[in-house]
Amino acid sequence: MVQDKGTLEQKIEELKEEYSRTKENKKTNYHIGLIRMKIAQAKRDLVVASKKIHREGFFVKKTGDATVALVGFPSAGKSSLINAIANTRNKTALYAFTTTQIIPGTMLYNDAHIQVFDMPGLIEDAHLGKGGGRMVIGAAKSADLIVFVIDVNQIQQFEKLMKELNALEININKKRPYIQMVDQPTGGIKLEVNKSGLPEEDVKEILNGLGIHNTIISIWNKVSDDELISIISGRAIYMRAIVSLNKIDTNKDYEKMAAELSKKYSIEVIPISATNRTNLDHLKRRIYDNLGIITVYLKPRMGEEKLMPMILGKGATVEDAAKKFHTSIVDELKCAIVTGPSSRFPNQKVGAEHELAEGDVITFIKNK
Ligand SMILES: Nc1nc2c(ncn2[C@@H]2O[C@H](COP(=O)(O)OP(=O)(O)OP(=O)(O)O)[C@@H](O)[C@H]2O)c(=O)[nH]1
Ligand SMILES: [Mg+2]
Repeated sequence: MVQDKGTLEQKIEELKEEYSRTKENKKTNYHIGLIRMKIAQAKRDLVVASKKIHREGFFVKKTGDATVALVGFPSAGKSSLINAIANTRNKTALYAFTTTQIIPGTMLYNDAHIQVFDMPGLIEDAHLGKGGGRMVIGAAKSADLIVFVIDVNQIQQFEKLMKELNALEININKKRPYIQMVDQPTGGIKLEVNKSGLPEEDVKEILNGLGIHNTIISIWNKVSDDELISIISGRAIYMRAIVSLNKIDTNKDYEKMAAELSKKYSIEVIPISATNRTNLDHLKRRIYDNLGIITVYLKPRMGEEKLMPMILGKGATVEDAAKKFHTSIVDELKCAIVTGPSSRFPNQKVGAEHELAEGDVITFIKNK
């Protein structure tokens, strides 16, 4: 029998009450395990029974300078982690499916406001929509960086997460192959450059299969047939990700596990303990570095010396900073005075094309 939302919510409350009443000791261990399992099952049912509740949590407004999504299986420690690095007090618990909505928090780093999404745990077959998985992944896709949260005692979960993402055509830490395509009214398919590694006939067949019959196409990088289909049909997504290997306080082999995971999947793995707050500063720094942003400081020419932080993309120039500050300033911009890692000496006079670096202090000089 399918239970309705209200019944399930009541059941969960009752189980939780029983859970909190039961003192943990040798005699009650089994009983407690059973309650935990029941709570997990009821929460799973609730997620399925009430897509509506689930949806409410998925239209999370993006705010701040960049967005990070915490992705992992239930109980990996996502909520514990967000509570430790951001301004949230999200519920954490021993049983699975504690978090049922996406809850945003803010992590401050180098004056950047980084929005972090705590998410419901993913389960196997999430890509088919199980446990609201498609929606969770949908929200993760809108982030600038995925931080996988993996329990050090369950590292096999990582393989499963990758499978779920691959099934949704999300490529992790892979460079998007460069493909140019200009549709034509007639003339058939012309393959101008083909560095795909696929025979020309196969490329043409794929295009035809996708209903593209007249186009000039250049493929500049190696690409498999599946990926080519995925890109041309507009579904392929490319995302940066790192792994936080959590609960290292519970496993003395964590260094070995981290190295193994990192090697096997060519991904950066940062061992942490969310609850013991181990290595979290390092994790924060690596999150920031992987977001591809820098913080620079604007200094007014005269008067108060208050510096105003500004977040820019890596590789940004003085002109980009001026544009972000105020569009009107760009036309009047004569030069800038820069002190910091990008300047050769303090108060260096630089042009609009000068590339800025983390921690630079800039003063714009306008044409009189
Ligand atoms: N020993 C230890 N326990 C941890 C650590 N991080 C989290 N936990 C515990 O693991 C359990 C699950 O943590 P949560 O933060 O609720 O996990 P979650 O990933 O948010 O789980 P869902 O919301 O159900 O997807 C809780 O009992 C936490 O106290 C850690 O670093 N060390
Ligand atoms: Mg949670």
